[in-house]
Amino acid sequence: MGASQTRPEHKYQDLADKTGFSLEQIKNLSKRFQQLSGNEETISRDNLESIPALANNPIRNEIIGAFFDKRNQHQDAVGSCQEIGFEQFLMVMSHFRPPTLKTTVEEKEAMRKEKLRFLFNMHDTDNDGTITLAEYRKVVEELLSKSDAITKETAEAIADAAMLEVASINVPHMGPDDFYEGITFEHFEEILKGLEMETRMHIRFLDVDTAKMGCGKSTS
Ligand SMILES: [Ca+2]
Repeated sequence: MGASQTRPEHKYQDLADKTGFSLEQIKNLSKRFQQLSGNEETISRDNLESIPALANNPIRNEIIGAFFDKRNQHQDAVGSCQEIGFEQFLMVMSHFRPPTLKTTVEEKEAMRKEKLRFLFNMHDTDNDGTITLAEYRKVVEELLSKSDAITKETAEAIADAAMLEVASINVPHMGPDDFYEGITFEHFEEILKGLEMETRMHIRFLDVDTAKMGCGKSTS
């Protein structure tokens, strides 16, 4: 007491600065982390695979994989880890953080780019910076896998048609012998430029509704 209280001191302050989450949000996410990990220091794939709300998600593998993907943990590294600690968990979760009223235009643009990069990484499974037809097919197949009416061949045809359209947009003057190598991040941004990613991309499966975390205050 009597000491200056102007600078907030908190064990989570460093994480708040790094991720943009408020201290309150980090506290809530910490509780969820404890539940998921069974009070351990780290979370493994098994921990996430047991989440009931994810059981029927067609891209469950991609979502779980994204948590262990080093590209999403701001480490300047590629590959995946076996387990993640709380800080890494927060880094991944921060991709789902919606803008607040205080977010500037530049910050919004940066957030959008991060979200797009996250989605891009989910599709670019071999980390080479390009989403190839094979990688794209795999995601479409998985997305459609819950539908009995759609066979693997149909899923492939849908992916091929979509990819052809993407190719014709991004490389308008492609000759018949040209080979479209796949979607680069720049193409990906171009394709999704009309979509308002900043507020749309959020997750509910962790019992943390990131769409409602915007103001940093509990509204309930
Ligand atoms: Ca790739």
